[in-house]
Amino acid sequence: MSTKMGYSICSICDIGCQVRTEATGGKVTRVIAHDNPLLAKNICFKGVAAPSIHNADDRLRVPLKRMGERGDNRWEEISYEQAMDEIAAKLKTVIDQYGPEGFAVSTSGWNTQTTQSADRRFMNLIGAPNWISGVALCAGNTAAVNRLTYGWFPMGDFANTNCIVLFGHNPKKHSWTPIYNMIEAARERGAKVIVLDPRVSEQAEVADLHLSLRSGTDAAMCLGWLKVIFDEGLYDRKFVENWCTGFEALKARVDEYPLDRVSEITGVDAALIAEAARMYATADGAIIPWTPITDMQISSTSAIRLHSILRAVTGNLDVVGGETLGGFNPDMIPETELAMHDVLSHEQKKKQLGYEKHPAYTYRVAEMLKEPTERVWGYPYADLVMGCHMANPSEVFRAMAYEDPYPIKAFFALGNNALMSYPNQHQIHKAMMNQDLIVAHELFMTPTAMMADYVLPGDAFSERNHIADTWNWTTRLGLSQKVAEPPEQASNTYQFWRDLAFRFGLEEHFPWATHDDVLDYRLSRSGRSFSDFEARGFMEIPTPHFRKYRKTGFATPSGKVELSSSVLEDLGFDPLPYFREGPAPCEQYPYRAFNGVREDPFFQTGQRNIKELRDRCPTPKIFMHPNDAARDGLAEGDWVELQTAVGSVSAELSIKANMKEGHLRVPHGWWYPETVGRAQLAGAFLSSDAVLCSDEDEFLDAEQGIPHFKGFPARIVKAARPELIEVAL
Ligand SMILES: Nc1nc2c(c(=O)[nH]1)N[C@H]1C(S)=C(S)[C@@H](COP(=O)(O)OP(=O)(O)OC[C@H]3O[C@@H](n4cnc5c(=O)[nH]c(N)nc54)[C@H](O)[C@@H]3O)O[C@H]1N2
Ligand SMILES: Nc1nc2c(c(=O)[nH]1)N[C@H]1C(S)=C(S)[C@@H](COP(=O)(O)OP(=O)(O)OC[C@H]3O[C@@H](n4cnc5c(=O)[nH]c(N)nc54)[C@H](O)[C@@H]3O)O[C@H]1N2
Ligand code: SF4
Ligand SMILES: [Mo]
Repeated sequence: MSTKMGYSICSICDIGCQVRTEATGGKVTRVIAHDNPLLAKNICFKGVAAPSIHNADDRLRVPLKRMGERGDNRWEEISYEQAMDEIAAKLKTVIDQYGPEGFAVSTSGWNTQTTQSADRRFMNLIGAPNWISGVALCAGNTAAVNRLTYGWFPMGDFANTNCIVLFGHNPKKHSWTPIYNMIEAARERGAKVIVLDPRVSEQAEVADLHLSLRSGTDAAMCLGWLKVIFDEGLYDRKFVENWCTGFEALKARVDEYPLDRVSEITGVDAALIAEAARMYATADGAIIPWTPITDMQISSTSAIRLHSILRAVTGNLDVVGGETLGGFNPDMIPETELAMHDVLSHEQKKKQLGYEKHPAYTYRVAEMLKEPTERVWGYPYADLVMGCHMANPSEVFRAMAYEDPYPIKAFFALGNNALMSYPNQHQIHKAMMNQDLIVAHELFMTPTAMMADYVLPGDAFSERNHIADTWNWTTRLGLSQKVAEPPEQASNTYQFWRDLAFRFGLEEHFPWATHDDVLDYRLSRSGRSFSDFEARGFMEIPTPHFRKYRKTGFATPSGKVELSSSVLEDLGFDPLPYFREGPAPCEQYPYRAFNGVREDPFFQTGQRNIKELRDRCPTPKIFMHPNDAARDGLAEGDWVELQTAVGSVSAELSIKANMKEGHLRVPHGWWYPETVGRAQLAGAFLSSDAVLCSDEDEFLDAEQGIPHFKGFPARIVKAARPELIEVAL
């Protein structure tokens, strides 16, 4: 049998390492490190396990149609054509009855890689605004909020920086490996690293400064840093004078946060706060890399804006060693253009859920930024990291569950385990139970797929070609080559949307028969095809240009960095950043719980079915400080229940000296594929953090409506291990 080698981009997690793939007889057999020495370290054991994942016995291979009650996990195998015909017919019925806003889609483009905004294109053409994604709690919403301040989402120049500030963000050897490697390389060059984390995380252990702040207080911490920076004159006066609006107003707001107040809120010593602020502000080139920690807290919009503001006032914007505003890659037609956002009418855009109450990443703000975005970046819409035109997930699930403010009756989840990937899992479940049509596009039978009427099998990264453009976060283009064949009737998400569009009479808008044709089209503006691209190498990075704003201004309404946001002001929000305290711990729920601390063997809710990975971490663990455990009479290895006002989950207790006292950690994404057939939805409610987290107003960031996952009140009690949970696979 012939062996084929390729350059591929791993999509087991969302950082997309460039690796080499090897296949024999149409099946991927090995994933190994890249042969370019600059990329060779960018691989983790999940990537190495990709052959076990792509060739797993339980991989979905044929379309399935639900038999029995929703969620029963009983299926009939049908052909792809039949599945697509029936899905199209049922979707038409829903749209006829409830309008196109009665249809919602949840997806995460990094898993599927292949959508090419065909989902948005289809939805825009039929008038459907309710698209949501896991990126609403990750880099997508951060990108959208960054645009409010300077019109783009920058990427840190790790290679040249002298100071890296990690707000919780904790890349490890097997967690976001390329970022870990870039931090290691910077450290070896002598760059300082400052870590703000309640725990002594892996990054905190080796940091120059570690600030053990209380979970959920990042915005207050940043206001404290600005207080030091302004009081001590450590900001770039010239840049502020020439390129920023709202400085005096911001300064007055910052004066409301003297260090003793910030110290009281965050629990960090005032002198240490000042030392960190000085280290950041005086470094010759400093970066605050994106972090999901500020994507998921009650003052999220302010915290993300404060990161933007810190970058700007310290003169770190669009300079070597600072944060680069990349813009669109000129050689690749952006997905934003493919999405056809202009064809969705204003009337339908206004129906997008979140538009009124939590507009920061909805069409409402996208429309407000159209003119400056076109002026500076050449396109009216900039869908950075897929996050700039989304509906609010909680409002979508409410509309699905309670038909308020209008019914949503059809829901598609593609490459997203939606049931477990947002707050308030019980509401999501109720929402799914109230649907006329659910479609899942998946590699495996996840709890979300079990809720579907139709499950379509997806192809995996070794089975398709791709060119990754990091969703315009950077200007890099990376090559991913197909080496293996998808199993049986598995195919990609572009194909799915195209085949659906044909059934809606929209063929003229989908002239590309296959995903490969879309790649050719996207490169056509630089006069090339996919074959030309792959013949030239595995990566292209245009020469970066710095201080581009001197020619174009910033892509904000004023053309400047808006320290005081005119967009937020026009929307009726506080235009200045502030700190809002989350719901406080109380007698009944005395701890601050946070989710996260990613587990090395898994990406999000995935891979619990892959033995070689699951063996590394057989059960979910709740972390607790030894003093707290002693006081509560709990011991290492006890099974415990973590409880909040909305739900409770089970896990094994792990007593860790590196935890901050008064805090509890709950992992994300646990379900038990080994219990299929024995447990409802394979134990999706037993240990999932989404069960614990509320999406009531008091737990939501005001401007975006994203949930407070960092520091919510909880209690912990000893409890028997649920019978369904075995100790190992
Ligand atoms: N409660 C809660 N929600 C969260 C988070 C949290 O910590 N807690 N974290 C948030 C964050 S940071 C993120 S990034 C998002 C992540 O959200 P997602 O990236 O959507 O992650 P998952 O929900 O685990 O779903 C990924 C699914 O895609 C499937 N898949 C993988 N590759 C392919 C493919 O090529 N084709 C198809 N069709 N399917 C594929 C996998 O089998 C898996 O079931 O979730 C967010 N949501
Ligand atoms: N192996 C593996 N790697 C992954 C992933 C995975 O699922 N598995 N997921 C990927 C994805 S999508 C993401 S978004 C990233 C996320 O990865 P990271 O950015 O590293 O985030 P976490 O690991 O969830 O948490 C990091 C730290 O935040 C701290 N923390 C908790 N609350 C707070 C707070 O309020 N403020 C601050 N400053 N710190 C706090 C925690 O103690 C923890 O040490 O990881 C990526 N890498
Ligand atoms: S860090 Fe691991 S799982 Fe993520 S892309 Fe790289 S090799 Fe794949
Ligand atoms: Mo994420």
